[in-house]
Amino acid sequence: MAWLLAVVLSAVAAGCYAKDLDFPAGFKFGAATASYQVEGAWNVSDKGVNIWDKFVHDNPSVIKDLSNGDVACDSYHNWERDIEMAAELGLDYYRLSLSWARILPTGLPNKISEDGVKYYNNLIDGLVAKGIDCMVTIYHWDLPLPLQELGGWTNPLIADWFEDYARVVYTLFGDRVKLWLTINEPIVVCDATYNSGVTAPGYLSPDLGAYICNKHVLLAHAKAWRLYDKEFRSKFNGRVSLANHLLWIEAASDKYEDLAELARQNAVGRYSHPIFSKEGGWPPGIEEAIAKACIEKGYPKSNFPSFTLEEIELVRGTYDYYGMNHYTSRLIRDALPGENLTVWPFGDCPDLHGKMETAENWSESVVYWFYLNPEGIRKQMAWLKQQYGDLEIMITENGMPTYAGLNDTTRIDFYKSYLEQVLLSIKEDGVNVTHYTAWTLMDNFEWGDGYTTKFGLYEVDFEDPKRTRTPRESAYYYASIIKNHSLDVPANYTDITLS
Ligand code: PNW
Repeated sequence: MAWLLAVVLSAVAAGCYAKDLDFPAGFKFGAATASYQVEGAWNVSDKGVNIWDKFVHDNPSVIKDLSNGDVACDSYHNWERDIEMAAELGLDYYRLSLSWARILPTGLPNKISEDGVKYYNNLIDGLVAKGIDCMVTIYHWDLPLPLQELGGWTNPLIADWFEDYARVVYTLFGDRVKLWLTINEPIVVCDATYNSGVTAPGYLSPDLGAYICNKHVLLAHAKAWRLYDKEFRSKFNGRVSLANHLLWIEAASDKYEDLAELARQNAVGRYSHPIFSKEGGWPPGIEEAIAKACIEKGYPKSNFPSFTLEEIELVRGTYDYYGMNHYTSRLIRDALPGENLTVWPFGDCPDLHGKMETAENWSESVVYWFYLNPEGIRKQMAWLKQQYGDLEIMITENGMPTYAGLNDTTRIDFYKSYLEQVLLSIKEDGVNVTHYTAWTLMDNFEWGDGYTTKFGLYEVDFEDPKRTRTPRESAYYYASIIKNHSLDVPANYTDITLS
């Protein structure tokens, strides 16, 4: 009898195990790309020049392999293959971004490019025809040059320019696109750009540019959300948010808990609290901390902009879900006197005198900023829930870099370990996370790293004029997760036919 009990118990255990690895019904899987990183065709027909076109042409040495996105994956011509890959993987949705200057060559709606619109219509129609939903990012870092020349995200008029652009794309594509992201990673658009100068437009403005930009991206997002809400929602019934980059920050030891919380408010709160908190406005402690930092640096007053009451109300509540890009984690401690601090978000936290570290058990990747800490994604989402309430979270990016090669077992391990944590968020923490987006569908122009590091489920041959795409082992693994709606995938998952 004992053997029978053992068999029954192990069957029950196996059953539970399998069930624990299942995703809830209705949970959706996608993969993402961004226009400048994949499209190429930088100067076809009447496309306008954007800040990445100019930045890489003027400063080739800022990109590791001296490359650029002039051709990239040539998705402008290979869109049919891109749709085929999304279908092969069984994606529920594909996240793509729109190139502002491809649609509006001057940046303003006085002229709409027929070719640009045709490209996106082909792509969107092709996806819809295969039953794949579209999640569309309106802005993923490629600002039209004429707008940059007037100050870009530091000019307050950008909120109106962005709203006008948003109206054009909602009108053109809103009948088929039900998930929108206004702006990808405003912390990169503002903090990384103006503090480091290593992203377009390559213009440094320490202690100033990032703060002004911070306020303007929020206003731009809010106007675009309100526009949708007022003029398009009843017709199209879609949902709009933005995609924030969330670096999970923990205290290096107990005595740094307050510092860690302030650092999270600085990294996440500055781009979330005004939108997602009940009260709106800047996150607690941040205005004071930045004012103090400015005075210490010799400025006569804080360079951090305040909000009027009207602006607080304009921005507050402008979301239909929380869009989260998450990759990696850091520990924070007080900086030692005189210790060298690098700038956010790729380095330390100088405004708070915070030094960033990584834990010994977080393994390295091929990219200097990326350490693996799967638990970070779960802790990050628990923090969001605690801060902003029980909102719906969509993971809008998550993935890992490797060098070239089809046998990418480290990427498979990455997806497995991070998705396990997503399941724990759902099942143990009661977090309402409904979408998971792999970054990225295929290798592409990885900004400052050029083509040297690869995040793709599909490998792209950049030597081949056709930019042939080949599925990596991780593509089979991801396809199998999607097919089984579970992390419990058959051992022979590479037997699925992808191409
Ligand atoms: C994201 N960090 O950027 C972007 O949305 C993608 O375009 C990009 O290709 C992808 O991640 C991979 O790098 C990041 O602070 C921005 O560590 C900031 C960080 C990481 C990635």
